[in-house]
Amino acid sequence: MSVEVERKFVCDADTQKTLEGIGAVCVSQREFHDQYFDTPDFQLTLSDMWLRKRKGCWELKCPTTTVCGSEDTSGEQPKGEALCTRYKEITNLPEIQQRVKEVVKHNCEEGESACQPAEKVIEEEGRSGGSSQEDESWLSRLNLTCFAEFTTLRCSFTLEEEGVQIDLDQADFGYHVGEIEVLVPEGEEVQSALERIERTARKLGLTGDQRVQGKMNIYLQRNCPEHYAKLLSAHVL
Ligand code: V4E
Repeated sequence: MSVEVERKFVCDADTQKTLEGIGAVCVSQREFHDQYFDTPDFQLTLSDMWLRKRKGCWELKCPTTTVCGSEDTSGEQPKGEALCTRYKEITNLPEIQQRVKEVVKHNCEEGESACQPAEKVIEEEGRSGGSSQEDESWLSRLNLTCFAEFTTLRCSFTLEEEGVQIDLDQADFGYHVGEIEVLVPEGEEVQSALERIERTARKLGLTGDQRVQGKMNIYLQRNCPEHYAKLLSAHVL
């Protein structure tokens, strides 16, 4: 498991040139389709948990327990750091199912019949020798359906001197966003990642002090207003 530390930024037609100007190197251009899943009453996303399938693989992003990378107990963060998000990224399917089950189970309000399969799903997967990426019966047992799907065209750059990756994303619903990101192996210090992201942002001349909206934010705003409103009032987005 690793922690993804990320700062989104507004990008335009000149961003690629700016990146090349600071020495970033284009390492790939690819397209992928994401499908995001939740229960009908949004139990996962209201817990800030984001379950998705990308290129046939399951991924779960969930909040880290610490607010900041350092042992910061003051509750205050430097401005640049407050623009970064930090999420644990889980790619091991049994672990994803376990985490999802914990959230869905606790919030289940539809009576025993709806909760029972959620309880049983991991046991059953365990007995059959583990769950496969192809077997998607666990989704219906946990009452999960796809609530968002879109395709992204991504150009990825690396800035070696800072050890960061910079992605320029173009979603098929007409939204562009840039991301400066570092993957920190679990247990390692997040602080250095925050500092490297901040230095990269300065090199790119990013001046905004507001968090930039991600693709999901815009997607929900446009396509799922009820879901979006719930996440806003729960301060998830
Ligand atoms: C964590 C999260 C969501 C899941 C998608 O995460 P994101 O990094 O935006 O997508 P993407 O395609 O760039 O994933 P990657 O390829 O980097 O793994 S959807 C909403 N969130 C929460 C969230 C938030 N609260 N604020 C901001 C600025 N971003 C995401």
